[in-house]
Amino acid sequence: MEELHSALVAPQHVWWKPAGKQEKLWVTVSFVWCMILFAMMPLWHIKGGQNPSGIRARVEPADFVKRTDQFVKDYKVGEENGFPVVAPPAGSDVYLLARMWQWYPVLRLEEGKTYTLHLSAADLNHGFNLQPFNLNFQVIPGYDYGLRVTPTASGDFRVICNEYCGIGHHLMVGKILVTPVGGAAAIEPPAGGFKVLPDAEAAVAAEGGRS
Ligand SMILES: [Cu+2]
Repeated sequence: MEELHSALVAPQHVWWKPAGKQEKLWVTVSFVWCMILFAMMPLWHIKGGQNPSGIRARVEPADFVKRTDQFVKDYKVGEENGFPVVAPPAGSDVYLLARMWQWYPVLRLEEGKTYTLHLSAADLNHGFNLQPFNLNFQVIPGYDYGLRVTPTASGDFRVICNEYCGIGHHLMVGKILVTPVGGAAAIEPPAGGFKVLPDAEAAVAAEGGRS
């Protein structure tokens, strides 16, 4: 029988000998580190405000699209670059749909008010990334990820996709407008729109929009 590279034959070398000192050390260090990270997960959640426990539910992508369309129909207040601008009332369910290659629709929220933001995708994995903050969530078709959110600052924010999703990935820039407390006047978005802005330019535009 051919011995070389055969899984049917036991290897002929020294694998059955007891682990050496370095290997034991390596296994110990890895194990301790695993345990530290294991303990950190609930700690980050409780103390650090990270890893929020959202409201998760299964949803057929087509149903999520339907819910989003209904949401747009109910609360649409305008249009921008062909995208509906939707201003839902405080406390309501807000739908943001990710699909190749857009975030749909444009949202207009009020500072200090709480909403339930539902994220899902119509086609494949996308990544919700709110600029310029470090806020990231996986957006997965088939799952409705609901988050209780309260905008704490007013302004004109961009949502980019941080999960590579194809040739138009870099064009996938969405928009969330947050109106200030008591401010009836809508925020004037900066000229140029968001649909075609690549990530870097959008980030700059978002910065400029608030200064
Ligand atoms: Cu994407």
